[in-house]
Amino acid sequence: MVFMNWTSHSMNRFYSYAARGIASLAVLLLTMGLVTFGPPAIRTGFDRWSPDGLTVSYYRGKDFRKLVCRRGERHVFMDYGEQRPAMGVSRNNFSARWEGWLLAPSNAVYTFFSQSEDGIRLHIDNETIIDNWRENDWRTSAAHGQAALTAGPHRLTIEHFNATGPAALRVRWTGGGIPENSLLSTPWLRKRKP
Ligand SMILES: [Ca+2]
Repeated sequence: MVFMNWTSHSMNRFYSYAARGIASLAVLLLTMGLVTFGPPAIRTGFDRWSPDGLTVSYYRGKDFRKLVCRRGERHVFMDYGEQRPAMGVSRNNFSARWEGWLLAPSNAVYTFFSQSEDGIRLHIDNETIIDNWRENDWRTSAAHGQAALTAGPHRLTIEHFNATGPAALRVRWTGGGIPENSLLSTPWLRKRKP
């Protein structure tokens, strides 16, 4: 009888630990972004722990009303189509802030080119380089701006919003030995100051 009670108690403890373990693993995977409930067509932030790329914060509302989630991206090119950008963010009326550091390869004047649905702003070292903050159609949304940069890291912030319909953004750059039409991408982007 004593043995039976001991066995039953041990089994209960085993199931309790197992349940806690499974719950912890589920929370860990959700936190890492490896399991999401978002649409499968959109990448889900596998780069979150990498130092490369930019950190993207998604907000409800066109004007950064409520932060919903953050994830990493390796290049500034995202076509959301008509899908929501992340769990908890509507496909209409969202905004996103892409933040990190741009590594200029040499002292030079760089030109940045954007296309976006809808609006986009690009800031380097707190100076606004592109300001196209309005409802855009992709085909007529091209904008550009220039910045004279010293070789090394510069703080980069790109803001984006979508009102209704499709959402997308792309930023390319050239100058200082960067070939024309290069996507703003790793290895020139870092999440934290190098
Ligand atoms: Ca749109």
